[in-house]
Amino acid sequence: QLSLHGKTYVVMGVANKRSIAWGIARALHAAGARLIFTYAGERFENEVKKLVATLEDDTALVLPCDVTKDEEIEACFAQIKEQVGVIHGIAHCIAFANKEHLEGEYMNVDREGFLLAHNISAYSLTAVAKAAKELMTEGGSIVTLTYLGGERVVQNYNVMGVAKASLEASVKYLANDLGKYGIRVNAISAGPIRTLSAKGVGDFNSILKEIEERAPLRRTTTQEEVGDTALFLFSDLSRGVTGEIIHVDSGYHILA
Ligand code: 0WD
Repeated sequence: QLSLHGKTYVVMGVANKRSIAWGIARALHAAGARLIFTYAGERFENEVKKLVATLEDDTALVLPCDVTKDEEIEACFAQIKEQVGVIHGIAHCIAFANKEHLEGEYMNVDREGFLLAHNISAYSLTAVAKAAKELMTEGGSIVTLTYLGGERVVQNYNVMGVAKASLEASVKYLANDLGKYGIRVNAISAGPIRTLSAKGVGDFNSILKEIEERAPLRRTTTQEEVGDTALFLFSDLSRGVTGEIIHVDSGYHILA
């Protein structure tokens, strides 16, 4: 078993126990890492605190960080600096688009919906990476979550696909900027998993069924599979890997 004892990671985007961020948190916790959780708004505070309590780790911190607000990102990382000092990684598991823009034709998105999706789902990685760099004085690893809909057309994914393309390009540019500080930046392109966010995507059930029938491994992706790959990306085992998009999707992306 891989050990991350003595390392501290910030996990952003736990909404409930189905969140991919929670799968990553459990993998990091099992490896002995110290965890800091951030949540989007008061709506999530209680749920996140309840989940974190189940880890029975009294060093875990839970802080608010709505990524649409620069001052909240600043305040959040200032608090982390004060209370913890050095961090070794960030799990960025955050995305949002209006439900009405996740069905039908992509081109029906309006300017506001386009900017909202890009603001929360893509720009936030850059904003957070910049804030986190100051605390990653021993080097670090930043991991974000993307989806196949950013590489090719997946029905209904629409503006979120366009935002994921921006996120994936950001991973590469950030990897280039931060490599000289010993900070690596990678994305996991996860297969579809039933979460709160996934509920917003039109006809999500048929996407899952397609994976079970056609993906090389003939099964859908689990939180645990994503968590274990994140663990690899946070550990020294991946020290030569940066700017990479790793598919954890039962191999579905290789199909035509
Ligand atoms: O099939 C899936 N579930 C896949 C998800 C396949 C491939 C990738 N992903 C990605 C998502 O696009 C996202 O980037 O994984 C990431 C995590 O998503 P999730 O675990 O599927 O969904 P969820 O449990 O809903 O967590 C996403 C969270 C938010 O929850 P809501 O339900 O409000 O969307 O993103 C957070 C929030 O906790 N979030 C924000 N955090 C900070 N500031 C904000 C915000 N403004 N808005 C949303």
